[in-house]
Order: sequence, then C-alpha cells, then structure tokens
Amino acid sequence: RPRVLSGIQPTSGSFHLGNYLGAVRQWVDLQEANDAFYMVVDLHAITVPQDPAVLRENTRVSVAQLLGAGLDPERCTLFVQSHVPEHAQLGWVMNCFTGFGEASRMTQFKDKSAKQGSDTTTVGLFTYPVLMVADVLLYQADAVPVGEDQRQHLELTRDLAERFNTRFAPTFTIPKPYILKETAKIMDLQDPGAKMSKSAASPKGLINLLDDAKASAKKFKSAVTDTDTVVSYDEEKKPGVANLLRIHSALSGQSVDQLVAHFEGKMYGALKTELAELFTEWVAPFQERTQGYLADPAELDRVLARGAEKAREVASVTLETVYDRIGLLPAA
Ligand code: AQP
Repeated sequence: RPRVLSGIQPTSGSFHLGNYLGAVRQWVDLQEANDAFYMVVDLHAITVPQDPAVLRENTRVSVAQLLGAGLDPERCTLFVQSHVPEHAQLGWVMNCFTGFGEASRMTQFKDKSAKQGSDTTTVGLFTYPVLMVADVLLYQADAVPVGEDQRQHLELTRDLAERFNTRFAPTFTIPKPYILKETAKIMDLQDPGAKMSKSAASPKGLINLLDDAKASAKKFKSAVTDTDTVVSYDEEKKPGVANLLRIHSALSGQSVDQLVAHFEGKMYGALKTELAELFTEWVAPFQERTQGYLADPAELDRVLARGAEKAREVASVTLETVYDRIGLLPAA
C-alpha cells in the first residue's frame, strides 16, 4: 500500500476551515487505501513562542479534532511528533545537507520573518522546512497531503532526498505533493486576496471549527464579495465569490458549475445563507465528536502511545540507515 504522511501544528485552540478543507479532509479519505501516518507537529509549533501549558492543551485538542474529523486509529497511525525522537535526529542530519542559500529562498520564512523582525525570529523558524523534510523522509512517504502553501517545502524535500540518494545510495523514497486544486487555498472571508490563516488581520475572516457555530454563520453572511450581483465563478475578478463557491462545493459535494446554475437569478445573500447552513450542519457533529474525545484523556493517551510506537518502528529503521550511510559510528 502506498505510504502517506502529513502533519498539523497545535498552534491554536482550534483548526480553521482552511486546515480542514486543505489538508485534514484528505487525510481522512487517504487512510482507507494507504498506509497513513499523521501527526501533530509540536516541534514545529515551538519555532514561535508558546506558553507551555497552552501548548500541551492545544496538542490534546488537536489530536481530538483529528479524531473528530474522522481519523481512525485502527486505520492510520496517529501520533505526536515529539514522541518520536527520530524527527529531531534526522532533522539535524538534513540541516547539514541543506544549503544556507537554499533555505533562505523559502517564501514562508521570508513572509513570517518579515512580519516578526529579525530579533524575534528564531533559527528554528528558519530551519522549520528542513525539519519537515525529515518528517516526510523518515517514513519513506510516497505522497504528502497538504495545502498549496506547503508546495515549496515539498520541493525542498524532493531535492534533498535526491541529493542524498545520489551522494550515498538510494535511501529515501521521493515523495509527491498531494494537493487538491479546489481546496488547496481557502481564502480569508474578509480579504479574499489572502489565504485563510490563524494569523489573519481580522478574526471576521477566519472560520475556527471549534467556535460557536452561530458566530461562524455570521462570518459567512458578512463575507466580502464585490459590487456585481451575479453568482459566477471568476477567481481573478470575483475572488470572494469564487472562494465561497469552492467552500460550498467542498461541503455540499456539488460541482461549482452545478452551484452557479443553482444560484442563477439569486443574489449573493442566497449563496452566503446556504453556505452558513451547510457549515453549521457539518460542524455540529464534528464538535460533538471532538468534545467526546477530549472528555476521555486516558483513551487519547492510549491512542498516542500506540501511534508513537508504530511510528518509531518505521522511523528508527530509516534513521539507522542514514546514520550508517553518512559514517556515524554505531554505539557498541
Ligand atoms: N487557507 C488554507 N487553505 C488550504 N490549506 C491550508 N492549510 C493552512 N491554511 C490553509 C493547510 O493546513 C495544514 C496544516 O497547516 P499548519 O500546521 O501550517 O497550520 P497553521 O499553522 O494553522 O496554518 P496557518 O493558519 O496558515 O498558520 P500561519 O498563519 O502560522 O501560517 C497544511 O497542510 C497547510 O497547507
């Protein structure tokens, strides 16, 4: 069975709709026919300041949300990144095979560090993509389901894997990004030129899955569109409407063409109201399941212990091969 691997940061008390539609939904689908490894990447989260108690709690909430979204620990391996020390270990090795210039070209780092300023930007944030390289290569993943914003990091992963394989011997599977065009980039509801992100300029543009559904419905209803009135799909001229249509399509299963026909002769308000209803219907059982998992911390711990054990079985083999290939002396 093909191997898939992906991760999500526990950096907020709730995933947002972009995380879900861009990544987590595909994780759930892919667990059926693949050997799937999914993790909450707490080591990535500490590249920016975190309150220790909040980080610990958010890690649990993240795991509960993944289960609430439909991950099944019987079908996939679900774990926390720091429970598998091989990530940090291979991360260091891959740092030593990454060019400084190469790492400096990562646009996510450039954007984030420009916002933070050089005194608060950590070296960890700079090498974040290299840790992600290690995350993927440890599991010999064939495919990595992510949103569009991770494409460049995946290209770095492929480059480093090829470099290593050429210099030593075939060691790593070269992974492919698994990015679904329709949901690769969910946009901010208030600023359809920017991707939906937890660091959004205005909370009104961000749909958090664990927020009160009524508040989210309001956000859909006040989404920024344009001065036209016809519901049609045009990413360039009508990015706000295009984003709402793509979200509707993802939640309802209807194609964008079907939706455009459905909303013919209706105004934007109809699209927004329907979308608010669709989301509310979808999110209620998701929230209920998530709360259910959070109410049983012992079960959550069992899932994570088993997940880490299964992950280490694979990760330790890769790390041992890498250490051997590069010439580290095995411990006696
Ligand atoms: N807007 C989005 N559309 C589609 N996919 C998205 N992803 C994130 N935003 C969108 C995908 O979600 C997965 C987890 O990403 P992450 O761990 O980087 O989550 P995050 O830090 O919560 O993402 P943000 O909100 O984008 O954070 P900041 O503001 O810190 O950059 C990934 O597969 C990602 O592609």
